[in-house]
Amino acid sequence: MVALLEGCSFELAPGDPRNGDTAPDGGAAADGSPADGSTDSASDSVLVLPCPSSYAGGYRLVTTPMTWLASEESCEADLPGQTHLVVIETEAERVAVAELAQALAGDAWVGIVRDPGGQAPWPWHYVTGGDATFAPFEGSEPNNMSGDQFTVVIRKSSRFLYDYGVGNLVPAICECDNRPPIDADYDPGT
Ligand SMILES: [Ca+2]
Ligand SMILES: [Ca+2]
Repeated sequence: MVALLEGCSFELAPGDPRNGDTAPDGGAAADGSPADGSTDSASDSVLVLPCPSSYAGGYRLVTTPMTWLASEESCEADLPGQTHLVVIETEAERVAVAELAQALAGDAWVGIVRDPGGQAPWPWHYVTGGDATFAPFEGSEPNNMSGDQFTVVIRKSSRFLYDYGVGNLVPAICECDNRPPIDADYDPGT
C-alpha cells in the first residue's frame, strides 16, 4: 500500500507544471483590430438635393407666358428652396442666359425685382436676396414706364435687361443653384 501511496505521490509531484498551464494569459486577445468595415460617418451632408433633370446646365425654360409672380412660383415648385427665376450675376452668365432665351417665343422674366414706389435709381434686388449688384439694363432702362415695372426681363434681341410691368405675360427662365428664393415678390417689407 505504501508503495502505491508513494507512486501516487510521485505522480502528483509532476503536477507542479499545472501551475504553468494556468499561467498562459489571455494576452492573445484581439488588440485594436480594425476589423469593423464601417468607415467614417459621412453625416456632414447638407440638405442639397440634385437639381431636377429638367434643369439642363442649371436652367429651365418656361415657355408658357405668365406673370412674373406666376413664373417665379413655377420655378420655385420644381425644387422648393433651391430653384427660382434666374439670377444673373456675371457677364458670362448674362451671355449664357441670353443664348438660352433665343429658344423662347419672346423676352423672358428673370429673378430681379424691386418694391413698388420710390424713384430712380431703384433698389433692385435678386430673388435670392441682396442688392442686384449686377443688373445689365439696356441704355434707356429701367424707366418704370407704365408705373408698375417692378420686375425685369431679358430681351431676346438686345440680350440685355429692362424693367417690365408685373402683370405682363411672357416666358421665363428658371435657375437651380440650391439657393432659396428669400426675397421673391414685390411687396414692400417682405
Ligand atoms: Ca445664377
Ligand atoms: Ca421699362
